[in-house]
This record gives sequence, structure tokens and C-alpha cells, in this order.
Amino acid sequence: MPKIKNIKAYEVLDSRGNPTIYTMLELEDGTIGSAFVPSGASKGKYEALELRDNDKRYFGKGVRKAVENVNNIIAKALVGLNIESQREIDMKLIEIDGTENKSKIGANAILSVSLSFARAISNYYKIPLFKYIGGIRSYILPVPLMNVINGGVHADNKLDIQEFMIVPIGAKTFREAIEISAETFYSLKSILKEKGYSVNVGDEGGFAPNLSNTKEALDILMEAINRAGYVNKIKLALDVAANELYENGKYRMDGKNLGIDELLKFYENLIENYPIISIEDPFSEDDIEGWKLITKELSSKIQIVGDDLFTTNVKRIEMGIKENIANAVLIKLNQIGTLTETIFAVELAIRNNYKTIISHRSGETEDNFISDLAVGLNTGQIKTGSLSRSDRTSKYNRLLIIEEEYGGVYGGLYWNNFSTL
Ligand code: 2PG
Ligand code: MG
Repeated sequence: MPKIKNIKAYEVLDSRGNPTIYTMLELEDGTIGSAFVPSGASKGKYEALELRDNDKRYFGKGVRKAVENVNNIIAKALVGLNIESQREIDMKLIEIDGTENKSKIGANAILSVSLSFARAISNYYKIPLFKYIGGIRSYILPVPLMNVINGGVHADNKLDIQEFMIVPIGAKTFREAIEISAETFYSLKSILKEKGYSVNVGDEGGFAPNLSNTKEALDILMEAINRAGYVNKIKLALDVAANELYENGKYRMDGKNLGIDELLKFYENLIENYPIISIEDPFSEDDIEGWKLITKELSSKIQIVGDDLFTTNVKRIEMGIKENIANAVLIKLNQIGTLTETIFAVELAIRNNYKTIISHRSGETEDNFISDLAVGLNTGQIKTGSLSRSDRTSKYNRLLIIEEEYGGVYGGLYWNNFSTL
């Protein structure tokens, strides 16, 4: 493997106009790899630290310190070295930082180097990124969970639930999944217009109409699926992002303050009345009692996903396995900060019968690394926003190209064991 010749980071902008890092890593033979880092809005408290400048520029959101950490500290430590594997570079990055949550160098700085190294090596070997990540085991095209109605902190409306997603589980190929979802998205737009709602979009490219409650959003979604003609092929998923709704032991939901049992009843009612196959973060990250309850009652019927609960962190996932909570893990590279630790999190989850979903952040860029990650790790599911805005569609476009170029199996099959299907 050629030595690392140069590492250079830049301060650029993400899809919300906030600063983020872009890093280029060059090998001695001239091969280059580069990567952008995304950023979340509804964050879990166990996430690795995203280093921001907290000064006057960009209202404190600048990432100059993180950029300098790449250009000075990381580059000084790694340039000239002959690094043999992803694990080796990631372990070095962890060592250079030396803190539990990457707060010294910043998880954003570290991740940008980890991912640009992965791209450089896949370019060096002239293989697609997903094959660098997963070799001949990588063949599943993921089922997309598409956030077509945005609420919560991602939109300026009254919806408490953050994401209302369509899941084209009945498609035979990834291309068909995109086609039928796009048609459903157009139908949704027409219906919203007919009813006099705004069709402006939120942070993840989904509509952000001023609907007043969960039922209204789900009814309109069902109408759109019906009108497009895909009732048998498209199911629903929710991300409640319940951290944001939790206060003094109660959850704010549709104008009421609900306790754990009442919130569980609310969910039970939803899955009886709508084809919901997955609920993410139904309870807050520290409300383990709530998680235990919903896992006991609903884990044989639907996917129960931990995002803020697990933060792609093996220690948190181990806690979940021990407590027997949730049955799926949302996987976000920047929650933990290196590719290797992300792979460890996926492996741990899968070996303990948890499903895994590779995910974007609400603040994204043109980078589509996660598409290759989803195929490379065979996770069978990806969550990457709606069918508009190029920060979201770039991920779908990459998957369309992977499917056409290299073939593979669409991951609908992967869901067979949920009784609601
Ligand atoms: C989530 C994500 C992505 P954010 O909660 O799952 O949809 O949002 O990036 O704001 O944490
Ligand atoms: Mg979430």
C-alpha cells in the first residue's frame, strides 16, 4: 500500500447552510479519496462530539478548529505512514484523540479522515466503495425508508412526530422501489395542494404541511399511496424522535401529555389502523422502562428502532442487548466517528438478531458514502430522506447505479418475519 502523502481539510457548507468539513487524502502514487461529513439536528446525548468553533462566525457553527485539527494534528501524525488497513487508520485516529467521545479532535474531523481514507483505498484498488467495504458478501440493495412528511424539529409545523416514511417493501428491485415511491410522492403533492396545504419541503426533502396531528398526516399518506395504486407494495414507518417530546416524565403528543402506558396505547392504536412496520425512537434515550414495555408488547409485530437510544455505539448497543430493548439499530457514521467503529456496531447488532438501518443526517451534503455503506454491509435498509433535494436523491441515485452496474438482490425479502406484513 502506498504511503499517505497529504491530508487536507476544508470548511464547506451542508444542506442547511451550516459549515461542515470536507477532507481530501492523497496517497503517494497520486490516488485521492475525499469525503464530506453530515450533521444532525435531533441528536442523542451519547453521540460523539461534533466540534464547532463557538465564536462569532456562522453564529458559532464554524468548523475551523476541526479543520485545523485535520490539517495540523492528524496530518502530522499520519502523513508518510504506510497504513495497511481501515482498522489501523481508525485505531490511530482514536488514539490521537484519546477521549471517550472524540471531543479533543472532534468526531467530524476524525470521520472526514476515516472516510476519505476508505475512498482513497477503494480508488487505489480500482473497486467500487461498497466492494472495498463488503467484498463479495455485499449484494443486498437496501429497502429505503423515505421521509415524505417532515415534522418535529425538522419542520416548522405542528406535527410532533419527526418523520413519516413510506417503505416500498413490495417492490421487486431497487429501481421499482424508487419508481413507485416517486409516484406516491407526486400523488402526495397533488393531494396536499388540493386540500390547500403548502407543498414546501423540510430539511430532509419531505413536505412540511401545517397538519395538526399524527392521524391527519397518516390519513393523507394513505390517500397518496392509494391514489398512486401501491397499497400492496408500500408500508409506513415513523421516527418519533421522542427525546424532543419528553419533559418531566411525560411525552407531548398531539396536544396531550402522555405517560409511558398511554404512549404505548397511542402506538398500538396507530399500528392497528395503519400499515406501520417500523417505529424509531418511540421513547426517550434514557427512558429504559418505556423501551422495555414497547419491546415486550410490539417487537413481534413491528421493527422498533433505536437511534438516539444507541447512537451507533457498541457500549449502548450492549446495554440494549442486556436490557432486551428494541429490535433494530439505526446506524449513523458521525454518531460514532470512524468507519471501523460503525462496522463493529453493525456486526454486534446483527450477531444479536437486531436489524440495522444505515442512515443519513438531517444536515447532509452531496456525499453518498452511506449508499455504498448500506450495500457493503448488507444491512438491507437505508433511511435517507425524501425524493427531492439533491442531498437526498444523490444517495438514491448512487444505489440505482450500483444496481444497474453490479446487480444484487433488493432487500424486501429481508423483512419476511414481521407479522404485520
Ligand atoms: C434522525 C435523523 C435523520 P437528525 O433522527 O433519525 O433523519 O435526524 O440527523 O436531525 O438527528
Ligand atoms: Mg432518528
